[in-house]
Amino acid sequence: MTINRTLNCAGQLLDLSRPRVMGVLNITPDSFSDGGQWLAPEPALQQALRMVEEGAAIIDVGGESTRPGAAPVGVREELQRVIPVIEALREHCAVPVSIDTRKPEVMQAAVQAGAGMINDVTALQAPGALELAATLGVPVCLMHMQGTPQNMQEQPIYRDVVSEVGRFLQQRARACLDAGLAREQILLDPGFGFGKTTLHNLLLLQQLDTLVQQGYPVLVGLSRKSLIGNVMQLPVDKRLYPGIALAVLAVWQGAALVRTHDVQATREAIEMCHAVHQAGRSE
Ligand code: 9MG
Repeated sequence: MTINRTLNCAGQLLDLSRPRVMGVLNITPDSFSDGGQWLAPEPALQQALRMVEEGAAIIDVGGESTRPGAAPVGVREELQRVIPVIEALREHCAVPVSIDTRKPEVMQAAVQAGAGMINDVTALQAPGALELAATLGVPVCLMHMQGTPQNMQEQPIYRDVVSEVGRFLQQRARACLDAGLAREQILLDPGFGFGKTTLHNLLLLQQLDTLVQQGYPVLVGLSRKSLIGNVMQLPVDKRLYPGIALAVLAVWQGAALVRTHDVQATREAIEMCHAVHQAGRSE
């Protein structure tokens, strides 16, 4: 199966012929790892430029925390947080910007302000989101989540987590195609930590290759997540090394994009991993 290896992010090309890093930029007071650090546009811009310097191929800007139990944010508030930052990034930053949102109004305004990709943890299930994404024409990342950020970790239940997540994402990709999105502009993400126990997360990573086989580029977000804390008994600020191990395991199985707070360490690890994986193979 041939997987498209270049995303067209509103005119900026993102080459995924080798695994790349997406830098996380949360413009929120309450995100689990970097909450409150980049609320003003200038510090946010400086952090984005640092991540680009360290090798991020795209920056993911979010104005609403999706950590378990996070309070929902209104459209106005979310727009006030993200739009000035996206505008500043488009002016000063050479790589594409992704908007991390569930709200069609924010998707539209963000793309107008220069965002070149939509990262939706609800896989475009909000009313009107699918049709809007088709008209905007930028790549979309469809992520799986069981429940909502408010209740997702209460009691996640699956009969077979790998096949259920795979089937959900296949159905959402099909819905995108039917709505008119181009196949080459769709990415899939199993949604580590979103309505999953530690065992569910481990199984999804262990069998990530089954998702890669669906033929869409796969994005993973594992950086600093509670999966690491649960296995290793480590606080958020001590999860770098195991996080790198998880990123490498994902890339080894074919993940194309790794969403992370720790750009340089992750980029170096996945580049090395890719070199070993590709040794002796023609691209
Ligand atoms: C916004 N966000 C937080 N975690 C994420 C993950 O694992 N994947 C994607 N696509 N977005 C995420």
